[in-house]
Amino acid sequence: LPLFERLERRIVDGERNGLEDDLQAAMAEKAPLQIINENLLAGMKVVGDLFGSGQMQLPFVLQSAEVMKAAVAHLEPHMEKDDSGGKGRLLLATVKGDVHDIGKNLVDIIVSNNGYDVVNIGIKQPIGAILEAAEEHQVDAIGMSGLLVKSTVIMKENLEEMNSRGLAGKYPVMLGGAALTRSFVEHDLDEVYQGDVRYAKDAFEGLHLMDRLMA
Ligand code: B1M
Repeated sequence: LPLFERLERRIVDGERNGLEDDLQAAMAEKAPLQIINENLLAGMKVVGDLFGSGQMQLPFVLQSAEVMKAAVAHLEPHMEKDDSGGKGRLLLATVKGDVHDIGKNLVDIIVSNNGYDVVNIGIKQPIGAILEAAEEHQVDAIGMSGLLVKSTVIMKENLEEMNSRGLAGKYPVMLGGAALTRSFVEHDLDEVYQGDVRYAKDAFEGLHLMDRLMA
């Protein structure tokens, strides 16, 4: 297979051998972010479709996810960056009961490479832990990720909890992840949350949201 198709295939097949060499060769032709967006994410999409239609079993999905993570880790140091911090501080977490973190970690990379401080507290985070970390690190905004349909319910509960703790005015919230839609967040959840809640389709939209919030 040609190089870029082979990279996509590596994600689908969960094939790590020779990954670094292919990524090095790819970086001679494209920027690291372009490789992620055009080739690696295309592979993850195929994985999602195969898994969703029952043609791929979970252990193989996990292998694909691991190759994806290894590829992103290899590319990350080569990205153009302004890692000076100081533009503002974002807390990131995957919500309670949800382990998916590839998308959240991409948001971390893009936002922190563009002048923001990111406090990434990981997966399966209950709202109590999210709010504690937000307070401790004095963040300007809270970002929650979740890919499961049930995570959308958790997000709604989290916003209600923030209302009841009187924190809605303090923290603008950014939500992202495959199970959400813009209208669910910006209409339905907007009616729930007494503060500002926005949807980010991808990591770049997450960055633009931060830029708008911090302007
Ligand atoms: Co899971 N999984 N998974 N999975 N998995 C999905 C989400 C699913 C849609 C697959 C499918 O059926 N087609 C499905 C959910 C169905 C539903 O809820 N209706 C599903 C399921 C069912 C499950 C399990 C329940 C399976 C099981 O155990 N039987 C289980 C859940 C465990 C749990 O969470 N409690 C499970 C487990 C796993 C693995 C561990 C094997 C692995 C995750 C590994 C990891 O993340 N470390 C995994 C994977 C890899 C997937 C798919 C195939 C790919 C997800 C991914 O990484 N995509 C996924 C299929 C899909 O999403 N269609 C699937 C690439 C990533 C870059 O995209 O995270 O969407 P994404 O991020 C995007 C945007 O959404 C956005 O930016 C990113 C792009 O720039 N974004 C944000 C994300 N977060 C953001 C936050 C922001 C802003 C933007 O601001 C805060």
